[in-house]
Amino acid sequence: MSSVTQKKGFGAHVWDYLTTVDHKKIAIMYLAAGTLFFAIAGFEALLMRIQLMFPESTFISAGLFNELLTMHGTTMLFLAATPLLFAFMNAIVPLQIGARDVAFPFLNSLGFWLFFLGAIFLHLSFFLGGAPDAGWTSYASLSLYSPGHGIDFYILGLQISGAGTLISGINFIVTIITMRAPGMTFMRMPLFTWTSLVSSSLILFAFPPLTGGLFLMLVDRMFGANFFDHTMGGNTIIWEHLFWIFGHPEVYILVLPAFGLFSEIIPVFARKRLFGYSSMVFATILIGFLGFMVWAHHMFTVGLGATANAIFAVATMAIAVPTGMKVFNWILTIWGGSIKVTVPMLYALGFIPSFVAGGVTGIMQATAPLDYQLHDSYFIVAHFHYVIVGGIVTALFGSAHFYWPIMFNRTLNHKLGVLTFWVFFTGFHLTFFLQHFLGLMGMPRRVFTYMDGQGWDLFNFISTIGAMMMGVGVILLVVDVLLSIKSEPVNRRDYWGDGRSLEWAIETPLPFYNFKQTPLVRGYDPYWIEKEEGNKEGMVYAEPLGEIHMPNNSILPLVMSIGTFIAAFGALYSPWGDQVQAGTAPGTSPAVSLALIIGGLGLTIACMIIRSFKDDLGFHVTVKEIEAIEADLAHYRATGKKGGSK
Ligand code: HEM
Ligand SMILES: [Cu+2]
Repeated sequence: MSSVTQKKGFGAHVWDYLTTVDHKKIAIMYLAAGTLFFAIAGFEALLMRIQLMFPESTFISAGLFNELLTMHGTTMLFLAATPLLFAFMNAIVPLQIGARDVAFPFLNSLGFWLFFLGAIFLHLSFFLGGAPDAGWTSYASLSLYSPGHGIDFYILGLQISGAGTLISGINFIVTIITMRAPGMTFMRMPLFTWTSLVSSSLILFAFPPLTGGLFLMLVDRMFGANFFDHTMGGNTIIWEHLFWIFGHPEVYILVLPAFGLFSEIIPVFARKRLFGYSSMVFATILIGFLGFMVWAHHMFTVGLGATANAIFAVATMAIAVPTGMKVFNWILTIWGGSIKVTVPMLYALGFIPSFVAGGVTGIMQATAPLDYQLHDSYFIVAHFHYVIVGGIVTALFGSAHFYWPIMFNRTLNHKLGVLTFWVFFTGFHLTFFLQHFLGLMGMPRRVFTYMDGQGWDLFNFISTIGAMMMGVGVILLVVDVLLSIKSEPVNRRDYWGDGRSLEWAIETPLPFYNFKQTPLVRGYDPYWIEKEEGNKEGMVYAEPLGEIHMPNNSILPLVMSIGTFIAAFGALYSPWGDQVQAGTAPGTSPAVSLALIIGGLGLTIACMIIRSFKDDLGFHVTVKEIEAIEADLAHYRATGKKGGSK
């Protein structure tokens, strides 16, 4: 039962992960899958940068560049940043609120497998006739005319993985609202839990417009429906609206949890309460709300008119206010603290100025008249990478160091971590800082090459050197992770010594049910409060030791996701699709295509029926079993041997 205390064969381990509904294991799967896609998308970025290192380079072709560009952006946002943040949300949020798991563990697993199979589906495009090439925004004016099946892979892959993201978002909303331990009122929730809640709510409202838009585009491409084809009376701008109604909130979906992670890291290493907690909560909600009011700032040059542009410009600038509040709160948390410069804290200190730089250029772009100049230039590329790499990737790297002890009962190396930080951070600024000036000097984005003699050569060269340094940084991080397998186990609570919230109050390695008794929360920073009052155990409990009810593992989520995966192939090679795009791809017979669609969806629906009619009531862990598991864990912590006390 307890994975920590029993020895198992390799096959049993694999089966365990394929069927698990445990938030801690799902977190590890998200971390592994997200890292894989981060590496792939990073490699694509390097190829692009090598191509752009010199003018008129012929390292890769224009067509391949477009595919790399599209896959890099799409993968980084949907398949790397999102799952990596979900990894930390899964690993930490249930612990922070004192819960045994998420509200819907089965859905949690389904969300992961849908994301993963959607991602695999999208990547198969490289081997099956070519990847999508219309940019991560897939503007209809490009994508409707893109030959081959690349765009269909994009549409179907994002539908599947997007469904997974939506499901996970709903799960987190319900978890955070309903599963908090007694005493954990909303205004005592740690900031990472708060930002996860708001980010999940944004997913709930932002993904449906994307789903709708993708559906219309699918019908356009498969059946020639002409929603977006202006030559047939459609309107290509409608896609842009639908896309950005999703797309702008998407950046907050990613950056808010990153803010949350830094709001956990900074107080621990400044050894001070988070400054302005209530204003942080307020700012988070306000950013989430305003995030839906600004999408047309991506469309200033479309010609919506001066009034629309002015309204969206002002709304965009308004977001700087709550964001600025957050920045000042972080600084004031550090101010006067007794600071420990650990690796997570280094990332936090690097984050603040980098993110602010990205925010300032954001305000510049919000100025509609200036945006006419900056639009589609390298200035934009510099801006959003400052936000995304400076804000989100630093949060992910810093949090990996921060939470490694809880997630793996091991530590990442301090010295190697410091080296990684400096290599990556220097590379990051080298890559993207000069791109601001490339943009101002007129270099357009999304170009595969440029002529020399325009004064762009040197900056492009330096930018590529920076990208290579970032690549070295990522390799160092991977080495660090591999070394951590052999590092000393942590085997205790509160690894950093200054933990404040509940996840630090629990000893590692964790039993599968997390807390043997539900904790009682007596205030904000509950673990800190208990430590202050000299409580050695770190927790007070809301209930006596009693039976624990846990959910059963299930293979159904994986099978359901495989069903959608198969059906997507049917839709992809649909004979109708090939009629619309005559001569662009090998046709399949209607029979094969229909069989795949019906068979795949049939499999998914069959699983749903089984799930609905078969009662799955989970299982109970008796007090005796709990005591045995706790004794086993204690034995393991003391001796390093598993299963010894039996
Ligand atoms: C870590 C090193 C990274 C490097 C060296 C890098 C490099 C690049 C390059 C060369 C482009 C093409 C720019 C253009 O021609 O317009 C690009 C575009 C893009 N990148 Fe990155 N990038 C990195 C990280 C990231 C991350 C972490 C994300 C998101 C989580 C990201 C998201 C995007 C997006 C959305 C685009 C736009 C794609 C499009 O225009 O369709 N990048 N990046
Ligand atoms: Cu935006």
